[in-house]
Amino acid sequence: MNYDIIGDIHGQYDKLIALLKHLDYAETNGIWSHSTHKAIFVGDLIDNKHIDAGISQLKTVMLVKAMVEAGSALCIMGNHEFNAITWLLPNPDDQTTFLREHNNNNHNQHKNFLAEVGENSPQHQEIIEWFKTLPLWLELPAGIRVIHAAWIEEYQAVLKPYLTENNSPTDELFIKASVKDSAEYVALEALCKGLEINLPENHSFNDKHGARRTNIRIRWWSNQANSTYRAAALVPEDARHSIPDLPIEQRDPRVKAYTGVPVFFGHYWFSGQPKPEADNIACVDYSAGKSGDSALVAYRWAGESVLTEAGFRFVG
Ligand SMILES: [Mn+2]
Repeated sequence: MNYDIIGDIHGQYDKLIALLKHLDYAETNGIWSHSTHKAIFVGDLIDNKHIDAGISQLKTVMLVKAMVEAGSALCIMGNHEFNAITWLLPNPDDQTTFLREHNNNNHNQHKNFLAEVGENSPQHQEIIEWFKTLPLWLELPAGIRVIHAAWIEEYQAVLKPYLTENNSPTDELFIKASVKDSAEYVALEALCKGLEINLPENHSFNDKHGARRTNIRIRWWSNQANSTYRAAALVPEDARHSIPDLPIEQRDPRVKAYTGVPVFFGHYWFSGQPKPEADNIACVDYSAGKSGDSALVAYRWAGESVLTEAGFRFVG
């Protein structure tokens, strides 16, 4: 079995259809499939602050859900699916509130999804029940690993006692990982959002939303010693210049050289020409969530242990 690992869609339904056609998937009775390939979605199917003609978060979810249920695709959980679940789950300590706070920021991130599915509708409930079945990571016997942001075994071990045999979170984990700064919260944040380090005091940069940030995401797979904050940061290339070019004084002990089988992830809103980060590391998120012509990207994996630039597929 060959696998096509597909990046974060964020509701860009037209880009998804274009990519599936490009990869020679075909639709039969409403279900997309390929005779010799299986698709793997890296999560973040939903949430987009824009409403464009090509965007449908609902149609995106229903297409992927149908593929997974028919066995033509696998899908893991991204931070946006986790957030969608905890948005709807009541806080057991206070049944008038929810595991994810219904504040303005969280609502703005999620409101287009809620409007499209109909908040609290049977359809909304059905989608959330399906999201709850998604694994946090995949480790396939064929020899690949897939996770939304960072493959870090120490953090996977923290969550393992609270996962089903399918590696999807149990109800207990949704509760534990919603308590800020709990061990489970820290682990889930790292796996689904990546590793962050603080910039030196009095330094900051503006992220893609224009928000001032005092921390950066760093590569979790290579030791950043002898590096600078600017070089180590996982940011779109056009934002790199805004990060201080100062040496990182202290190595982050969570970062280890990664020597396992190829691992694929999404999440980071990369830009430019898709290419592997290392022989065994590839990001498939090249900002398809943005409006405009940033394509949805896939990696077509045929069993190789050394990933190549030629393995990437996208329309354009
Ligand atoms: Mn993400």
